Amino acid sequence: MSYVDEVLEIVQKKNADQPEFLQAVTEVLDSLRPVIDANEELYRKNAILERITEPDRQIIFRVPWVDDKGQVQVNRAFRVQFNNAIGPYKGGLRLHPSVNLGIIKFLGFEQIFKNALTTLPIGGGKGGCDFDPKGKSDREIMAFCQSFMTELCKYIGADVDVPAGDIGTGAREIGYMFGQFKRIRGSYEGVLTGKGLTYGGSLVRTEATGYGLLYLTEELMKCHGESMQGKTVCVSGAGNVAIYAIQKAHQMGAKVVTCSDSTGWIYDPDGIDVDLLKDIKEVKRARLTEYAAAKPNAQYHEGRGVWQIKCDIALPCATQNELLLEDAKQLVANGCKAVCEGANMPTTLDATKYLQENGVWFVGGKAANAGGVATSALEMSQNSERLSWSFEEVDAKLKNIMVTIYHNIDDAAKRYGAEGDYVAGANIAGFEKVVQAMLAQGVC
Ligand code: NDP
Ligand code: 2IT
Repeated sequence: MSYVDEVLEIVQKKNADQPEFLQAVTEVLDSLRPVIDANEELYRKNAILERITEPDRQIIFRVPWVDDKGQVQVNRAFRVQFNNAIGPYKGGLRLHPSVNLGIIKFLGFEQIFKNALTTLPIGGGKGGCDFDPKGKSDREIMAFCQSFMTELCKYIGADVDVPAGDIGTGAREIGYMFGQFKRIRGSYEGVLTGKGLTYGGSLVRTEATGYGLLYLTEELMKCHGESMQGKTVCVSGAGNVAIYAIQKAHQMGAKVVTCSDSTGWIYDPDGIDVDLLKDIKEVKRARLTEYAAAKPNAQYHEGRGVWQIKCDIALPCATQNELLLEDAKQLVANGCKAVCEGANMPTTLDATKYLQENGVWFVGGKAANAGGVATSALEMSQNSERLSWSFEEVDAKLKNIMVTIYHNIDDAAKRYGAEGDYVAGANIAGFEKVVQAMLAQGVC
């Protein structure tokens, strides 16, 4: 049996109850076959695949907090420190009722390769909690965040592990967590990224994932003799990644006609009004029904359906497994040219395969959404030198990183005879860097 198949079997046995983690590992190991085959003896002897699929440590803890009625609530939280071969653990914190260990492990595993692709010195980690921020008062959010950080602060630090935002964790939550870290540990340090601009945050971090996604997509189009100008784009999601993806796509001359949240989706043939969307989602924290109420030409539909709309480019920016095989078939039938993932693993394995086999240029999240964590690493650099860079400076660095990522994954795919397979290219390029560092550091 090949080394890859042997390890896949072990991982499947050990993690049978974690489908998202198995999905992420299967995609990566499958696409690494040519690299593993070329170095099988060395990697086997050093148990590289066994080590890279087993987190350094997994921390699970209780988060008790008091709601507005005086009732004590209890949530379960996680921090998975997956691999720090190339830098301190780095990755977001997800607050969503669906969070469990398998989901945090899949996200942490993806983060290892994504962070390596940024070219910056950051390892892979992820955390989160099954807490649902929806409908909670500011005081309840603060109570939760303070309790969460009271435990988490034992395991993190500017040179150890640096969490950030993800689904359900934005500037408000990062602020409350930073305050509690400072209070308990007595240390003013860059222990979190996505901080507010008055206390160590970086310009462009808010916009970075969405903007980065579009910088990479633009380069992909350019390298295929196309441009963003005049393209119709479908976006899913209506959160941090989706909002700034829509904004940058419009700045590039494309028209984004959809967005969605967990209850429904919008089709706006005039192009999504970003200011209105920002007001509904960032200020009022309301539902997308409000968008349709304010825009007579826009249609609101319950449930899912964004991928039915004809487009040139699809950008899934909501959550994992939101673009299914039937959606992939619809996109291909509608002439979609490119799919770039703003979210982490939004496309199922069979949908990815279908898109690739039908000539759609497909760039997975590890490459396409790396702009967020890359700019987090730039925030860490600014914190270390106790300086703040201008918007233009950070934005130019972000753009350069995303263009470099595109070419690195394109080259890696070509080197292994898989031209145009950007999923394989991203996994190979990320893996090569991490493995070199692991081998150099011995058995650890
Ligand atoms: P937000 O919480 O800001 O927004 C998430 C959006 O997705 C919301 O519109 C939400 O709907 C929708 N959504 C969440 N869960 C589901 C679900 N189960 N079904 C349908 N819709 C859902 O998160 P982000 O924009 O930060 O994150 C979006 C994706 O991007 C995630 O996969 C995240 O891991 C990834 N990512 C984020 C980065 C960042 O810097 N923030 C960096 C790289 C990747 P509703 O409004 O109803 O909650
Ligand atoms: O999935 C991701 O890359 C993030 N949520 C951002 C992580 C970070 O540390 O900025």
